[in-house]
Amino acid sequence: MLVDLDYFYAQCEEMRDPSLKNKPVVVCVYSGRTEDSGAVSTANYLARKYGVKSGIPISLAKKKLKDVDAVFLPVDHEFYKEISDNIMEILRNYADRFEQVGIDEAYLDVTQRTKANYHEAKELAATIKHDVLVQQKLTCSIGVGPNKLVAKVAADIQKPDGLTSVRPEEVKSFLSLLPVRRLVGVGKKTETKLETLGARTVGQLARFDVQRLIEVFGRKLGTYFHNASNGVDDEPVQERSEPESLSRISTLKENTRDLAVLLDEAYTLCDDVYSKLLQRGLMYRSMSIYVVASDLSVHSRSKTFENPASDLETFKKAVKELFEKFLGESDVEARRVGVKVSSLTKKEDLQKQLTSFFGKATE
Ligand code: TTP
Ligand code: CA
Repeated sequence: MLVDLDYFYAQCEEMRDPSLKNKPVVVCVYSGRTEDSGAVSTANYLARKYGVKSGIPISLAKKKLKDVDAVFLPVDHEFYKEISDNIMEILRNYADRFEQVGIDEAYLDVTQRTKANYHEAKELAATIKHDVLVQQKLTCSIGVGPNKLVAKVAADIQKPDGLTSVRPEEVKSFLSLLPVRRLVGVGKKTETKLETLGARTVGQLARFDVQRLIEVFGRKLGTYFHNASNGVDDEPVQERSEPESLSRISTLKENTRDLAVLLDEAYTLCDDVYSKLLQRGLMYRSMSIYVVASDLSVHSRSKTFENPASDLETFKKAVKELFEKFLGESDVEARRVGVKVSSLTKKEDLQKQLTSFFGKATE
């Protein structure tokens, strides 16, 4: 499966402020040179009806929406990242193997848990959509297919809030009438080139002589176009390596040096980080606290344990110690606080190490 969150940045903004839902919403990267200089990051589907899309100048988007009650907002990466992290944790739990690509997309290998049954896979996709909607109030589009390539094209075909499943025997007919542009890796330039060769649709491309494609595009790309247009792809869903660290940071209601207030906030962050550790079955050996002071200077204190720990109490106790230490050593006021765990290891890795160390006796 490929899960793609719909109009992601703009949908995050709608979720934060539901009154935006019936207005065109444009999320912008302001360059700061003049009031309207910069580019559109993304827009909700209402704004897209007026021709507003990723990459166009903000001034152009304003022109297109000049007669409408539209909302223009600056990007808030930190907020989107937090929502993305939460959703990726949800998705991860539904996959045999999981591969996040970018902030709002992920591939899920669900072959084993569905016993390669497409009916089950489609039901699972519906469950995932429902779960993401209930837990994070966001819609996504899902494509199901026999490989990553087909899943991706299937997810793109019906948006927003789509669910498209393509069985192996349907792949050829599904792809054949689509414009070549739908294939990953076919941009505007390649599209034009393919069209002059006489391949407007994926089906036409599929019937093209592979040698001819290699002559025009080189071996690597030519072979890829040939395989892709025939729905052939054997790229595995690649589990990325474990994160180096997990952290959370948040802004305090008021600047303070009050230990109780700092800990109250920090413990909530510990709970969040801890639940992520649990979900991934990770242990930590180091942890840190962060303080962004009222003058925006950044301070941190860290602690490393002798052995990996996996419990919340140890984490909170160390956080308390480090905040006490920090307040004793520094006289700044905290504006934001954060906590981090690092030197992460898989729980089962430790188990394996112990087992191989102690031999069969521990089994
Ligand atoms: P996309 O998934 O390409 O787009 P989208 O989620 O906004 O819309 P869709 O419903 O079609 O999937 O990109 C994900 C996010 O990445 C998007 O919300 C904003 C950001 N982005 C940019 O900042 N600039 C860009 O040019 C693009 C394409 C995306
Ligand atoms: Ca998206």
